[in-house]
Amino acid sequence: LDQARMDKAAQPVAPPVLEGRLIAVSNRVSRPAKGASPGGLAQALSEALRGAQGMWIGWSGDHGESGAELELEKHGDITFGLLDIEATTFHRYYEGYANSVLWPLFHSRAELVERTTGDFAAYTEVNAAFADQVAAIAQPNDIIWVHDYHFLILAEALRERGVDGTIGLFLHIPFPPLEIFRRLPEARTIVRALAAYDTIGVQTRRDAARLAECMAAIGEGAIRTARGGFRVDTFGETVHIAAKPIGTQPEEIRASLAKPRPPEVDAYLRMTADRLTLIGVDRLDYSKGIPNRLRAFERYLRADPSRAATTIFTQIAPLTREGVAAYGAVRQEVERLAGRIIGQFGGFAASPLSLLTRPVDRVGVAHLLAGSDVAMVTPLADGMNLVAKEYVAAQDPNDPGVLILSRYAGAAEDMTDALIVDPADIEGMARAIEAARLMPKGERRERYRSLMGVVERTRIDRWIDACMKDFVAA
Ligand code: ADQ
Repeated sequence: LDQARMDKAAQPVAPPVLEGRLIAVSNRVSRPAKGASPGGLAQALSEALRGAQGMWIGWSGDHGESGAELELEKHGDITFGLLDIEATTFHRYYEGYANSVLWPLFHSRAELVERTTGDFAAYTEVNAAFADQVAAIAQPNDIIWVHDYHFLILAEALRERGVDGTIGLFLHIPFPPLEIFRRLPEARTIVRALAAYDTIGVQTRRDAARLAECMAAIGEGAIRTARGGFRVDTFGETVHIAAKPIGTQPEEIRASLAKPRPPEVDAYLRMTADRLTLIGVDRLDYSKGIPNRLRAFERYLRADPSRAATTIFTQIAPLTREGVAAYGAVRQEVERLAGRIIGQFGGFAASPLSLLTRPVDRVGVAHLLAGSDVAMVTPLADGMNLVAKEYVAAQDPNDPGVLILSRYAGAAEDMTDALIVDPADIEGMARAIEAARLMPKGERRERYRSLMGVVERTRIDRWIDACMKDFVAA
């Protein structure tokens, strides 16, 4: 009976049947490409769209002229709608308002906010351009599912264009405390626009409470608890807000692990087989706490320099958003710290640290996660952090590795059986590495079972199902 129950839990969840089509909107779309394996989110979203004769709309990756039309591309049952955005407008919207204002502020880094003239105007313009296109194709029963901080004001623009069906938003990044959000000169404009959504999903219960409080405070509205979250009445509208923690698809990781290790990864894992291996996998973003983790590793080595011969920490951190100054600064800091560690503790033939600032494909990442004794996931702030869940999903249940997880990752709200650390506490993180090294197999297995429970409960097909149910109820 237990086996039957377990088999049932492992079954993929079929997305609910919607009356209309599902139209997803995100800054970037993920089209099926030959040779490349798409991430779990792209795969699952494609699955949901396929079941609903769906469309996925986003930026084409090209600039072209303003006022361009959607270019439609059909891949199987999914139609992709791609929009060109003129270069200067795109830069002010993307590197500008989205990534130099909203991203740092929502990650509670107000000191990194950089305003440029016209950034919010460009953001508004891009949201309006997408609204024009979506309004032109949307039919009355369609459900419009908007993704992330690039499109906070899209629903209002759609309402102005006569769209009155269900519109939902999922915010992938954290929502900041009221006193930080309030610093935005556009705070009230954004809250008014958010009120045009029927339902907003966020990563954690804490984000849901913060968003509800913020909307009620700035919009002088009222909050009630409803459907596992909150209902906020503000600006003459009612918005439902709830935590819908995103996850990973363990089958996708297992499928990657069933493929052969890329030769480079294979050579690395063979060479390090008798060492303690630590892994970090992040975009090189200041929110990910990479410098803190390098300092902790340095502290761990300094406590006993002989560890340098028996330990290796590999950090994969491909460069991202290079057009934004704060990213250049964190890159320099990471490279300086890595150089210092290699200089102090490296030998002629080996080093306890490797740093790669180029991307590694998903199959290689899955094998690296599976083959590492410890994962360091130590963001200063993070909506969820999928690497934490991917690491657990990649482990051997009989001999699993140890997850060191920042209390500031959304993942920490549920993954309480990881070794939870505060990335500001360098000494505490160094102690966590030591604790991971010494952890008996029995304890590793117990923690793994609990963490894998969270990974299964928040699997991406279940996440999509929960979001769809919310749209139907909205
Ligand atoms: P990201 O900030 O990009 O996402 P994260 O969730 O860790 O953060 O990663 C997304 C995906 O990219 C993962 O599948 C991961 O394996 C992959 N990835 C990251 N670094 C990589 C690397 N160096 N090489 C190869 N692959 C890499 C945003 C939010 C997160 C939230 C996600 C999903 O910031 O908090 O979890 O969206 O909602």
